[in-house]
Amino acid sequence: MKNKCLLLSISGPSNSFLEIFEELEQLCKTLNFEVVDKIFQKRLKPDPKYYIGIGKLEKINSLIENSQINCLVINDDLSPLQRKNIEKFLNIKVYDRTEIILEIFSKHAHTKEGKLQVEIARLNYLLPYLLGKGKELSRLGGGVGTRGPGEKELEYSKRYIKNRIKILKNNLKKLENNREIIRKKRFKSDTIKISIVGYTNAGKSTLLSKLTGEKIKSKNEMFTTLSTLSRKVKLPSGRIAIFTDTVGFIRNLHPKIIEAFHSTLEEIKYSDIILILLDSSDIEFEKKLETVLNTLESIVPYEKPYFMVFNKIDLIPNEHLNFLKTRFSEAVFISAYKNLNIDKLLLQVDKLIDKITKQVTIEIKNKYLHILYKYKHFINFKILDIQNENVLVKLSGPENLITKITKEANR
Ligand SMILES: Nc1nc2c(ncn2[C@@H]2O[C@H](COP(=O)(O)OP(=O)(O)OP(=O)(O)O)[C@@H](O)[C@H]2O)c(=O)[nH]1
Ligand SMILES: [Mg+2]
Repeated sequence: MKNKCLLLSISGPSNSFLEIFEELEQLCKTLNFEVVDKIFQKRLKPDPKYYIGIGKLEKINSLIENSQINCLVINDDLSPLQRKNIEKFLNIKVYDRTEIILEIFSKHAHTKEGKLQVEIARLNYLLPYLLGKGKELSRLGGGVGTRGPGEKELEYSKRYIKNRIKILKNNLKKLENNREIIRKKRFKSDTIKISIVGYTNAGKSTLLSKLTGEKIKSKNEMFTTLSTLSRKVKLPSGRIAIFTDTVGFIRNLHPKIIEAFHSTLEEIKYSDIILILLDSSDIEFEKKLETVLNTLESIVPYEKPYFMVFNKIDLIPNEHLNFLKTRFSEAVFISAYKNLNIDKLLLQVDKLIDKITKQVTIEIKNKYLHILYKYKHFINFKILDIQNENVLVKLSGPENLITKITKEANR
């Protein structure tokens, strides 16, 4: 049966009605939920027991009675008590924002790692609420009876869930170790690694697809990508860089989700350059940029070289584009979908690599010249002079690779 939902949000005076519901609606659409109505209550903070006032709840109750609404979606996270009380009061299924995001993650997780990550996040997030809820537990993996929540059973459920989380975490650890080995192998080379990060739906996968010419899943939905994907791309300088498509960010992403997805987000941590992709047609892009920068701060232990790329310029009028160009003079403006300015983007990447890479002029023996050719995809070099057995070369590339080559060539 299709979920027909009522959206509910509270807010202080600063947010507009439209702003508040747009993202929640998009999240619901991704789950194929039909949004029947939206209700908004102005209040400074949520009621600790019922989230909103009882009067408003009664209104919602009569609204539900006269419609086909079968679930309530709240634009916030609920405490276990609020959730229990509202469900009891309205007698329909209640979703909070993190639960909706978890549902989407569940729907979009296709890899073994993704599925484990989602289940861990889900159990961890819902643990305080699920305790003693026999029915939900059996839906989540079975093993627990459906009798009423007696003391003993409560204890049993608690142990069961905690055990289950432990087993899942162990399984995930094994996969992560494998991934670590693969990453080390793949990235043993000193190739520059660039992570494409950004708010969900900014066009990250579309961009990687355009850069590689490969078909990569992209969709006008939230969190289409749940695992990272890395591909080699040739830059205008002839160098090769590895671009990685990553999981999208969203405001107020619950720490339990970040924790469960830490291994996926780890790819960002190990990249040399971060490309922040923004949707230029989104009026909320500044708030989203703030979310991206804050999330990055929580993942990356030190500031990495980054640059901003405004995507979807095909969707905005020229005046707005010019305004953005003046405000963000360092940024690149592209349309991944329409293949606009991708060459400019790659030139910018080359420029940044030059900036963060080392340049040296060294003398090496003639017989070691092959070393330079061995690394030709990762460095730039120019022969300046040849004298007897020695060659004078100007070399630029990632710092650690330059050090390595200098060592090898001076054996
Ligand atoms: N008009 C237009 N649409 C674009 C552009 N780039 C991407 N899109 C569309 O935006 C939607 C989201 O694109 P994705 O590439 O899936 O976005 P993403 O950032 O990978 O999103 P998640 O993986 O869900 O976080 C898709 O419908 C794309 O076709 C663009 O330059 N112009
Ligand atoms: Mg994607």
